[in-house]
Amino acid sequence: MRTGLIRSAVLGVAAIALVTACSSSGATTAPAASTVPATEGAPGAITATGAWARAMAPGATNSAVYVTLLNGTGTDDALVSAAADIDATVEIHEVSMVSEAPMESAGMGGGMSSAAPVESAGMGGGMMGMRPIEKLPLPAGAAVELKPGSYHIMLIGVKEPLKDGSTIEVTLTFEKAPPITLTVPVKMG
Ligand SMILES: [Cu+2]
Repeated sequence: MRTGLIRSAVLGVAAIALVTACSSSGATTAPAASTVPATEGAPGAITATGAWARAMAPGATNSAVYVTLLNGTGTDDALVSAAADIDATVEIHEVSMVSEAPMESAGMGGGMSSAAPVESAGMGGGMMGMRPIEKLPLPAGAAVELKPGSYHIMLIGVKEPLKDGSTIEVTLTFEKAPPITLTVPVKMG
């Protein structure tokens, strides 16, 4: 009886010591089953913040969704597709500088040039072009920003122009993590 008491007391002290050790040293390498409060969403998940879709002028047919994706899973992942609850084609796009090549539209390769219209905006000397990508890598622990002039979720052939103040539902599908559905506010760019 007496030894039992002592033993549990010792165990208790050991447990407290363990907890203390963990909480004081585990700042950077997060333990798997920790109680560290997450700033956004659940730990061990991909979280999306600041999502918005660009409001469209009457007659416009394209828009885009922007969002910051934080991969908190501890494993490299990737955004592989996106869908929206509107009548439109949804693609993941990247934007890159098109160097000198002026307007030689379907010239080279010719393979996938019909996929999406390339929207050009003269910024400085170069031209900005965008194109669909298979997937957007989301390295473990990193935040990837989809924003104007960079990666975005392209909405092509939108039947009903997105109006400022409304919302759309966007579902993001990842290579490994479970899909997430966002309620995305529509705003003026
Ligand atoms: Cu685009």
